Amino acid sequence: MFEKILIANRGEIALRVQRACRELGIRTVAVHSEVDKEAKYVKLADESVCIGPAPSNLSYLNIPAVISAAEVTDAQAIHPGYGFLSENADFAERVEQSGFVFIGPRAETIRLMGDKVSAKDAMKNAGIPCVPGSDGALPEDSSEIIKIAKKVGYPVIIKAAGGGGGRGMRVVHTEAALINAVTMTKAEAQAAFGNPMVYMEKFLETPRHIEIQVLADQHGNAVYLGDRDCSMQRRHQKIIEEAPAPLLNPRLRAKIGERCAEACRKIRYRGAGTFEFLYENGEFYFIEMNTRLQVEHTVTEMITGLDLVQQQIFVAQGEKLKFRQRDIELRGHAVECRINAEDPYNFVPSPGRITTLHMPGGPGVRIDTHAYSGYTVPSNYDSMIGKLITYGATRDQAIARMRIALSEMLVDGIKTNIPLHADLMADAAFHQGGTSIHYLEQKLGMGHK
Ligand code: MV4
Repeated sequence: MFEKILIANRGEIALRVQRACRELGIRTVAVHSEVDKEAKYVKLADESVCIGPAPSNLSYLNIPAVISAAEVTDAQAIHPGYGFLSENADFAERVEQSGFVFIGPRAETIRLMGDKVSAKDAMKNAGIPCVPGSDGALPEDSSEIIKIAKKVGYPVIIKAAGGGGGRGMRVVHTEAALINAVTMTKAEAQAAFGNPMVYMEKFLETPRHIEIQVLADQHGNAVYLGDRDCSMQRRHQKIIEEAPAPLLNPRLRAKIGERCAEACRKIRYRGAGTFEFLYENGEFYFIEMNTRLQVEHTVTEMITGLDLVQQQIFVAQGEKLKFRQRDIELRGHAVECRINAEDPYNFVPSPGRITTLHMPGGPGVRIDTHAYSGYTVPSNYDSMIGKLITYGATRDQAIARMRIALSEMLVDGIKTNIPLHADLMADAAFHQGGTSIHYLEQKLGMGHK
């Protein structure tokens, strides 16, 4: 059993991981930047180490500093949280080479999934349905590219192998625009990711973003923990997530879930992971796999009753999963609103001091945040200051509880997106469920993007 874990992250997730550790009797080491020295997760940790100045490239992304912190505190394992170094294969490798356990998949799995061409190839071979498109990276030859696009059918989307999460993509509607789009995307991909490889897919016009949570141990066991709908997003930033995804056929859900679990066994996946799909006209199309714990893991926790961070720790310790697929019961419905320090309508970040903070409560209400009255939101990092999650026996009950919780919540001193969430909880299309990835931007009057 681990006695001490270093948490290589900040904010709400640093606190979330710490709470999971504390419940298991594991001591925690917080690492922090200079601007975060007064943070709640630093104060509550058993030990803390300052790893550098405020800019994340000098602190939370500083691999030698994080590893040194683990050495001086004698931690046995490192939990990377999400963002920062969580999907950095070189980091995972150096953590393990330094004699620590990386709480996540093997470095080679992270590397495989980081390259979107190799990820898609591996998943296709493991029986996961993918978006129709080029077989691997696009060739050099223009006439070959034109042929591939003809076969796939317009519109197509050109994506960078090194991209992901919405970076390095271009939609092409006509053959006339194709070669220029490929050339531009390759140049951008080289500049942004140091890798000019691009691939082609059929462009799906109004899909939903549905993802499947998986968990796998190091003994060949893997389960899926239901799905989440993350379609409510703006510029690739999710703002509301829910589990289970509304209006899904239960047989289809079980089929795609089982495929994901089987793929995990085939590639010897380790730990928690997420298969991201586009869902359109009753079909699932794999796009990417996330090899980390996600922001929205909470909604899965609410409907499964599992603590995903503790499950990650058990797997990292080499334990076998304590349950089989048939033991997992998806019960009720959960909704998560990401609370951001930003203007609710123009999305401009609003860092600064929170003068007053009142939290909602009551049955089925969960808040994951490091914020408190008097806390100053730094301008150096992501604007998310917490997550409000509600649970109910039904989706309607979870939404009703969210409306009440949002109405009770008070954050003074900075702007937050709480008013936008309140609007969305009253939105007819959201109530119906199943809105596409473009719904929010259309509602906000930004047109199609
Ligand atoms: C697509 C797509 C439509 N067709 N692929 C954007 C993020 C990256 N993970 C993949 N993305 C997309 N891939 C095909 N073949 C539309 C998107 C997309 C999107 C996907 C998920 C969530 C939000 C999105 C917003 C815009 C575009």
